[in-house]
Amino acid sequence: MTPDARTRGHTPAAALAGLVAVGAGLAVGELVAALIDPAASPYFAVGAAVVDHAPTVGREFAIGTFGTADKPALYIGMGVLIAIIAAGCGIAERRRPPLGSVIIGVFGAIGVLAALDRPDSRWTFVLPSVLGAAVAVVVLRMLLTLLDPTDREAPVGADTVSPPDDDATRSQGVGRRFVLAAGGVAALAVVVGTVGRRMLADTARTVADRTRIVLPTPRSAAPPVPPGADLDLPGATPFVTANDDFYRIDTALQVPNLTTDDWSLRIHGLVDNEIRIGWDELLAMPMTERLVTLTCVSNDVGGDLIDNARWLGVPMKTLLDRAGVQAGADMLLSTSSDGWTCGTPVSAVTDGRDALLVVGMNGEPLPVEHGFPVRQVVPGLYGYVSATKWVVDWELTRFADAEAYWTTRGWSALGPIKLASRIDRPTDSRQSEGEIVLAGTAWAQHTGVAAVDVRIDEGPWQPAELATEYSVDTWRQWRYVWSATPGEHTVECRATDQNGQQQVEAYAAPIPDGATGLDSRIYTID
Ligand SMILES: Nc1nc2c(c(=O)[nH]1)N[C@H]1C(S)=C(S)[C@@H](COP(=O)(O)O)O[C@H]1N2
Ligand SMILES: [Mo]
Repeated sequence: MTPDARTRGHTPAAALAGLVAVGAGLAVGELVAALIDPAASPYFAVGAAVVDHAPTVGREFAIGTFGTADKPALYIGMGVLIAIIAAGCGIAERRRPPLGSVIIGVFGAIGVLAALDRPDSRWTFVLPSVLGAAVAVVVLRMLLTLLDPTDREAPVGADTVSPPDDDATRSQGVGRRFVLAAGGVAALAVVVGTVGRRMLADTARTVADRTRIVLPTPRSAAPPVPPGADLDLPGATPFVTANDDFYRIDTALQVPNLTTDDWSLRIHGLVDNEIRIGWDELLAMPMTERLVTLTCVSNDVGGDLIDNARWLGVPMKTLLDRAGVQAGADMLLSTSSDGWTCGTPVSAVTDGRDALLVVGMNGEPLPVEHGFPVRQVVPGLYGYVSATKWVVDWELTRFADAEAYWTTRGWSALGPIKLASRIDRPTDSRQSEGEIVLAGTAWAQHTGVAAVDVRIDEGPWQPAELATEYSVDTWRQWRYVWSATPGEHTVECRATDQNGQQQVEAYAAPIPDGATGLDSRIYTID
């Protein structure tokens, strides 16, 4: 076939290929945005950029013409414009490849710029546009290849096996494979786009709801962090973890998007009165604020699945007392809105420790991925047996009668946090000889850390200096000044708790009830 032949015929089909390809790209963009942040949606970011940067005359014209429907009008207008350009991309790609792909790339770049222009944008905001444009280009090229199948395929309706090769016959029909592929991609794009939009709308609802919340002042405030509690050494872990840096562990593929209106907690099972608490009722109850260090049972020796935050919430016991726990109930089986379950000993919730039904984290409403609007925090227990996020249901039951999510998968039913310690700095394993400030953290939640010792090359244990204790429910920093000599050296640390228990030195893997063993680091001293 001559290049000239390519340009003839099939123009509507090429336009259709452009529409389908760009539609698929937009759908993927919406789905990826839904997984990142509603504000990362290329379509709406571009719309928002138009609104933000439109000259006043344009804006006044729009409001004057469309009134309060100015935004839907804008999005519909954008849709029509994009459809025209998409059809043009299809035709351009067929006549002057890769012109159509280039135009799609330019629009991808506009999407990237608009998304990065959003307040609070992060680098991940580029992904919806980049992936969307990539999908659009791939689909467009695939469809156009099927449209001109280099004489391999007969047009629809042709009953000969041998391909007709005059242009007139060629333009009579479009390849069956093209029609199937275009239809298939279009159908898939509608599904992906609908799912993406649905998820985006849910996320946007939750984000808007969260932004409106004004947290109450606690009846019992968290004591301020004394200066000596955070040694503030470069490379060492900060005493309080910022929300964005806080480790995250859950089974949720898509974070549950609840609103405070959706939320309620049902308390039932072995109770005197079955009750249901709503958000407003919860927020009106006296609040307690505490610093508590959360730890994951999967945290291996030296691992970082541990962080410390200031939590605001209602003592869980207040709610249990309202329901009236019956004798014999020893397990609080909590369930999240996405069906994850957790079994907490009733005794750990009622023995006076600060077990909280939490609404605030470091002075903000709970971040969505940390359980918005309500989660549990119980000092001294691993997260899998205590820290239910998006919690909506409490059943009072017995360990003999019920099993929670991880217990049915081989983890222990009880999960008190094990005494442990970690070396955090220096982070660089190459150092020069002389005094090196080693530092790290140790934790024995709800018992408290009494001492940390350090040894070099399995020599004698030497006491490290401890940071000021904040509370027994939080981790405690330590430092040790080491006069390092040239060569390769192994540093180890070992904590002792306030009951005089020493950290178990023998290594055990996290499953079934938490790791043991000493953290060690090898430093090469020049
Ligand atoms: N709904 C729900 N809550 C959950 C989990 C979960 O998978 N789903 N994981 C738990 C585990 S194993 C841990 S360690 C903590 C982690 O809390 P974070 O993600 O806020 O750090 O949440 C707990 N709460
Ligand atoms: Mo965990």
